[in-house]
Amino acid sequence: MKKGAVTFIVMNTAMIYPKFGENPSYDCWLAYRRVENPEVLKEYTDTFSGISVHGESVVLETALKELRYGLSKMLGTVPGTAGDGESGIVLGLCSEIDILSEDDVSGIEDEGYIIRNKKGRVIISGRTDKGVLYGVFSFLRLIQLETPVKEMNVAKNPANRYRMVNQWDNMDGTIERGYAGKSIFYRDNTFTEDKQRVRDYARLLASVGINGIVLNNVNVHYHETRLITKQYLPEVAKIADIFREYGITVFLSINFAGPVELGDLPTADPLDERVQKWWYDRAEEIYSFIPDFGGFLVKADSEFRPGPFTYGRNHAEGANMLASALKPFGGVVIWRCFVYNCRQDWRDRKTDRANAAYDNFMPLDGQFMDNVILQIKNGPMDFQVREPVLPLFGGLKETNQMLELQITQEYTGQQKHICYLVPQWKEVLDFDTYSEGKGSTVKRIIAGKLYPQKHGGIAGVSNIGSDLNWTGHVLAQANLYGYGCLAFDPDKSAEEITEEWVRLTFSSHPYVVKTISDILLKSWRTYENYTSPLGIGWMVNPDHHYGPNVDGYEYSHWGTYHRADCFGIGVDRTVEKGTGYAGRYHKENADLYNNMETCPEELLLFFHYVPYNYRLKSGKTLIQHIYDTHFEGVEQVEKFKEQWLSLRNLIDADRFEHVLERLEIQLRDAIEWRDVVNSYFYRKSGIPDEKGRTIY
Ligand code: GCW
Repeated sequence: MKKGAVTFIVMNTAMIYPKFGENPSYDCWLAYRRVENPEVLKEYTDTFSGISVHGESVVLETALKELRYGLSKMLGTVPGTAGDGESGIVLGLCSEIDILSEDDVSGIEDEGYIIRNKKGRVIISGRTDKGVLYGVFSFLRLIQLETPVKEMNVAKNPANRYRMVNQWDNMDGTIERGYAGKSIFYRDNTFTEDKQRVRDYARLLASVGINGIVLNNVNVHYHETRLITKQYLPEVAKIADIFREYGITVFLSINFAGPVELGDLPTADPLDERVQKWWYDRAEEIYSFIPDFGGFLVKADSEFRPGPFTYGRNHAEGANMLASALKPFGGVVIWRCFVYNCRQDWRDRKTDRANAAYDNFMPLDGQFMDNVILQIKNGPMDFQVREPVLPLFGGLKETNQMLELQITQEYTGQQKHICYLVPQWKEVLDFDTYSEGKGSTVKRIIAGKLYPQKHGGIAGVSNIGSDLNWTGHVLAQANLYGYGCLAFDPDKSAEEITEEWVRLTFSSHPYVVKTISDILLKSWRTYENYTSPLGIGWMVNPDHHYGPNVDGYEYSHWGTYHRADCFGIGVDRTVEKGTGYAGRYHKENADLYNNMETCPEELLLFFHYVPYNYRLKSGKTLIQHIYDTHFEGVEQVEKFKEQWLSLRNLIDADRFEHVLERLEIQLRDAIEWRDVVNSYFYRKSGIPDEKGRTIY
């Protein structure tokens, strides 16, 4: 279309979103409450009288729909269409808007956007339709936050190319490590009828800038193995159509043994030509249904999943075989590094699960095709409340990389406890690997700023399900929101994200904002206080991972031990005497971690075996620290409850009661954690609490 030309997209405004707008728990951060300040409201209604649209595409249509819906709710009127030159909102591709100069959009990349206040109009634009959509959601946030029109000047690019969520949904309707009901995608080994729920999810994700989704669990079972066949592809295509409206690309997790399990071949050996052809044929078929299909996510040779090891091949050979099949169609292979021996002998103190990902993948650096991305968990173990950053970050220099975080709270309270993970993720993203000297942070590596990655980014294991409030615990919505914000902009501060979320989700009442933000920002540390101390992790009930069980994994084959005895606790991971894990980092971090005196205390027991009477920097002994933090943790939850009670009448009764109920569960279970852990260490060490509190 010619620059400056205007298209009006005709839409049916009646009941665009039947579910959104009916229940604050369902709405999440898209509640779009009426603007309260009358002067601001007047400024808005005067300025945003009409919308002109420049460009045409499905995503632009979504952008316009979202804009009209949001404005109609917050301003109480639906803006009409505006002609060129009239006041109002100018929406569309920058190449199509003639009042935009090249200066206005300089520095704006593919999925970036601008909001510019110019010549009495507000322009929301980007180089692509996705950029425009993100601009619309950002603009609607500014309105909900009642930002004066003259301050509406934003220019933003997403830091990460891939900003993904991974669904651990199974086709039987269950969700592995899901704490918010059933799958919204599947039921009884078929796709759910209710596509509205899927569309609403797409909308939530796009509103925070997510651009990719993996539709099924990385553990690929019988039915999911068939998702890449004609049996299910028409249904997958329908889901892809919905996500496409919101600029989100669809991916599938695959079964490496697919050719065998589907009965087509006697082998899945990646170097066998029949296998290579089989995957090529599958890819061709998938792309005939979904032309913009994203690619495969693969969990191979991990926790009993099949992989290239079966055939004596390495992971580069496995990944490259799939990458070759997808390459002609533009797809990528996202290959997970969560590969370790889950049949370890607990008596063996030299083998260390923490070393596994590093040792398996470092030797392969530079051997992967350019459409393979390694997906690396934040820590070397498994999403514990505290872990060091996995040293593959900073180790790998010639391989595309992506960070994997867990939004679902498997080890962090299972959405019964408040555990807001944004502060943890910030630490991971800001971690300095020193791979190219100071400033070689994880966020720069995954964004491709340190090494020339073709593909890179971030993935989060989703925390949503069929519960009306999406995430089981209403406050866990903040984790999904915060994840999206950080995926787009890892420099945004935890405080800013939190305040914004509370204001969008609940209210801008200063006391509400202060109180809920305070609870959220302290909740990770609080959870850590009453659970496993100083980076040691685990101490949970096996399998379901909820509740205290100090020796739950101590004599098992999973490779996760705390090594407590009557003198001390911790895993010696030093270079000289231990498993050598500390030496996998670059010198600055290796030296720091390897020495008990310089090791950051929150990770002390991860790296060192420490006697109970060892004095920490606080002057307290280790054992006293364990006792104190566990008592403090419970006191903090009591305080959360008090703070929450003070919000009665300041927020809606439904969400007030819901969170209160969950806080009661959290308090009860925090007490259990405190007493089990303290009693365990008192009985092991025989050292009483200096303060004489009750330990059993
Ligand atoms: O943390 C473990 C979980 C498994 C999960 C696995 C993984 C999907 O307990 O449920 O499997 O990690 O990340 O593959």
